[in-house]
Amino acid sequence: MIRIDTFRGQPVAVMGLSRTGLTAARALAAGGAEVWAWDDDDGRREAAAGEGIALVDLGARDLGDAGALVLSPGIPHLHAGCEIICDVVLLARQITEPGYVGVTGTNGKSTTTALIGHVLAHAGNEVAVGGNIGEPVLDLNGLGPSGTYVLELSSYQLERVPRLALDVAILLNISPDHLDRHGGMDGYVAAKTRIFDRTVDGGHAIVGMDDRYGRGLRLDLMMRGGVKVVPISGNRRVPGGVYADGTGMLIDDLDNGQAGVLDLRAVDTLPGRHNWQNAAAAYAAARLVGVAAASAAAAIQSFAGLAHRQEVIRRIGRVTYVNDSKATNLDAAAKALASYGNIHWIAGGRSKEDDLSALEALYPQIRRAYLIGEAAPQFEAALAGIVPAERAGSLEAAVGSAHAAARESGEDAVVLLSPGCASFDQFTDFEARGRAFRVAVEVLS
Ligand code: UMA
Repeated sequence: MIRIDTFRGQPVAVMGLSRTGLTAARALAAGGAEVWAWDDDDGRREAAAGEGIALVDLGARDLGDAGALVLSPGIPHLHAGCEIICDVVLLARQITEPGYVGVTGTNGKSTTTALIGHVLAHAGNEVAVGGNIGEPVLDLNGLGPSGTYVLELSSYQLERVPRLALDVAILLNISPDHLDRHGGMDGYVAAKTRIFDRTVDGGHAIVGMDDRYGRGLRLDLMMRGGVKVVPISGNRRVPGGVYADGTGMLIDDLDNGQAGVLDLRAVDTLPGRHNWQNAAAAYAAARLVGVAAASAAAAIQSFAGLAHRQEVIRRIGRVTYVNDSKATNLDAAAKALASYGNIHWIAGGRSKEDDLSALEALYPQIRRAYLIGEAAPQFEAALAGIVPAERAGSLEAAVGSAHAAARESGEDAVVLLSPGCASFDQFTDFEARGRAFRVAVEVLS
């Protein structure tokens, strides 16, 4: 845990006492702040009180005399009479000497963040990886001046980071997500692109070129100045950047030398062009913080991958079972569908989007769909007459039906859980959904 002593002797409000809030309350209290903590959930409050964290009903309290309000990312905006920040700000103000790399984007953030951490560690660097990936930043180790924090930053967190000195800021891609929270697409794009207002002077902005928002943003950043812009792509040549060419060769053009450094088709844990863009981002970030090209390329090949993200669970005969439960929006599901052929697709849950037409080009990849959750009727209507589909009563039933059909087909096939929906109608979160898929696949014979 990192001790925060920048608020010593001052009151600091902490709202939300799950992962972020609990670590923030502990870190602030350890550094001598007077913590006023609250959560609307009785159980969370009891757990916090049980470890000696002082509770104050923040709804009934004037916060004008608090040094700041640390607001958990999952809590929508509140009005407070003091500065509203998140735990990332506490870290960055406390520990200023190491390098900081920030990663955002709608999809691929966790994979890219973990991959950068892996590449830096492989090169012998002192590194700590955290943030939206699931490890609250104040639970990380304190690093020395030559170390690097690699932080996954969500749009929720970026709204609460007034200042941050990123040496390398990465925006992978933008597609619709969290629109309710940000009041629509404009608000969401504004929150994401805020990462580039949080760089050091002369820092690097790595920008994904594979969607129209990234391409537009690159021009804006170049005109604005102050950062060096590095384009990345999983499917097109981007001069002066890092990209996968038409064959999947990773090309380093940072010094305009167009050097082929790695055949990404041979990296099983990074399937699909979207992952090739993630690899390009990680490679570029590593090179910019001083890792040698050969070392970065070697490390990418030994990346183990992350759970719930196109994770191969098992192979039975000619059928591969892939857990992509983290695909909670259509864009993420589209990326997975584009990565395989002969797909038996398990989809559905709580829908985030009304229009499924973005998936139409991928329908030829799908042999049959097995639909679960609240969105089953919506998906069934979209697929009608094009892709054979059936409603399954549960995820387990969907796995059973997909297994039987894929095996009976006698061809190489993939049973893919890539729901394109949130999980909350049936599970506590996408991880619980992915674990349920794994269990259902493990008992197959
Ligand atoms: N709460 C209230 N009042 C409210 C609403 C919530 O008191 O009106 C309380 C809840 O009772 C709960 C706490 O607030 O105790 C929840 O806080 P939180 O949702 O911020 O949960 P954390 O456990 O702190 O997790 C957060 C991130 N969660 C969200 O952004 C929703 C985690 O990202 C992150 O891993 C973690 O901090 C550590 O940094 C998860 C996520 O879903 C993975 N992120 C979104 C995404 O990736 O799409 C942005």
